[in-house]
Amino acid sequence: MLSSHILLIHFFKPHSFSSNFATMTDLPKAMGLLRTVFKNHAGKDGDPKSLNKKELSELLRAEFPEAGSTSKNELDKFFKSLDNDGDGVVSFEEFVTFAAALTVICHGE
Ligand SMILES: [Ca+2]
Repeated sequence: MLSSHILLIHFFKPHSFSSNFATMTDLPKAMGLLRTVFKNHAGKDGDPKSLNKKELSELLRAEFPEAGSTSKNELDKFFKSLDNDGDGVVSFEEFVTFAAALTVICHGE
């Protein structure tokens, strides 16, 4: 574990976050939603701790229906851009990095 992770755990005490969605404040709620979206799709086919290409495609269709369909070539390129370590699957860390980058892009518009 990186020292920055230890600092974050010490400062935020994630184990103390409420598990009651109704009483959560906005940012913990958003963090929980990211975990839920990932888990709902990662668990469909194989390892529940990662997204394969099919699961990522289903996640995109479910979460961004207005984006329309993507070609196999576009999906291949997108998947490769998310799979930072090149292990052939998208981990939660890689997924959250994508979500954060997309949030920054949307915030800038
Ligand atoms: Ca990966």
